[in-house]
Amino acid sequence: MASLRLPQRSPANAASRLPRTLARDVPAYADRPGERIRLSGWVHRRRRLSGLTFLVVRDRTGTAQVVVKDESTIEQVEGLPEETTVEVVGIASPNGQAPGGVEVVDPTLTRLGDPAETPAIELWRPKISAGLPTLLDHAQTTLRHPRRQAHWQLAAASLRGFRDTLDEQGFTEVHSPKLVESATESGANVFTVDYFGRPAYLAQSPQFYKQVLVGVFERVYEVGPVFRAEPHDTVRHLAEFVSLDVELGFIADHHDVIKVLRDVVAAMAHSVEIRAASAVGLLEVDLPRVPAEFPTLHFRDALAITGAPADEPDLSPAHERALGAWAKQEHDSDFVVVEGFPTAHRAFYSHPDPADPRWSRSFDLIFRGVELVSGAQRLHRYDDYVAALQQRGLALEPFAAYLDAFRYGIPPHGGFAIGLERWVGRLVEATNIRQVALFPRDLHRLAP
Ligand code: AMO
Repeated sequence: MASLRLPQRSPANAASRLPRTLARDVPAYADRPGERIRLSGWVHRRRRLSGLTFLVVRDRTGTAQVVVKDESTIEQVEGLPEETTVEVVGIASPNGQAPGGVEVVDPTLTRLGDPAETPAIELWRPKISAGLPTLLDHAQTTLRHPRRQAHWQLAAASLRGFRDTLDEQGFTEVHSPKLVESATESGANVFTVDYFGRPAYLAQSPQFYKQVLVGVFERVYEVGPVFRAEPHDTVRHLAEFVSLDVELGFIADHHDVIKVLRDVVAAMAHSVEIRAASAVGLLEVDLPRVPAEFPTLHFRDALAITGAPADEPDLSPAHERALGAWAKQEHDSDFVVVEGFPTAHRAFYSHPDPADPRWSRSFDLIFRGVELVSGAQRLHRYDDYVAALQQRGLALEPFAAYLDAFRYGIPPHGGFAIGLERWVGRLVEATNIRQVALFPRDLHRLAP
């Protein structure tokens, strides 16, 4: 007889058994006035007027207004500074003046922890006026600001879109080691760590592992941190960022890779629109339209458009901005692909163009004037790797474990990597990538 085992109901117990109502669901009580509800969240803002106090409670879905009229409860609110965690049990009461049309009246308040200290910024103010150093130095609490939270809501929704579309296309999600024995992108910006008495590196990318895993799963993707000891302070580089890596086998050339990239970017934009609608609204995000095919330029033509000398080895940030403007003007596109970078200046694993090996089957995707993605068809024959490394004067030995895979049948393959913070940064048109990273790591910043 289950009912006999129910605990005695004290009023406090009865309250805690009420299911939790989230702030976003409070307006639905317009049809059910007088119902008791329970909110849990943070004290977002208190406003004392004569004879009553407004208490705004924030949870993960938004804010709800609580009206306190009872003198002893008003006194209690005095001891609940902003950011204190509380539980509120009260009566839902429709009121045309209240945000969302319903407020909570006659509340019983329970403090769930210690009274909060004063945060570095006033989180209840709709706009943030503090500078970036303050926001980053106190990220533990400044991230609670709805506008700062919203950046990561865009990132999280993008990740869902990324994963969903690749799952649908037969990719397997993998996770590769972050402690590695050789640099993958270049020897220049690696973090060295002491690995049981011998040197190891923090992975600059999952490049080698995703290629080797094409030999296992054909199609793989990975979402994970990558590490670059970037020696300069720039608005687009972090020392640790989230890389969305993709690699697929049995391709004809890099255009098969760009097709997958197009679908992935379209899915990320769509997922942001659907799953992060409130963040899009709050930040007034101008969502990009992703064309059925990205406008594409050869590297030579891209240089010509920017007015750069023809022997320039790579695109500079200024070139990328110029190409972004060109894509907007010529194609009304936020995106442009540049393909065919000089083989000598791309990573050794890039596949040269068989018709003219000076150029490679590599590409970058520029989004609103900033490089968002690098990718390529890769070499897939062991002997080609040996030749490419020798040509660059690189020893084979550090790459032995990786190269070994190519002796056992790796199909023609290619892939790309999207920088998550770059993506969100361009979505909200942030002036500095640090604005959209949760806890950015750079030359000067290792905490919080
Ligand atoms: P790449 O080094 O170009 O390519 O990196 C891929 C993408 O990652 C982002 N990115 C960064 N974001 C923040 N801070 C940084 N320091 C930083 N560096 C790069 C950019 C860039 O386009 N293995 C290849 C990818 C591949 O070929 O699959 C690679 O890592 O958005």
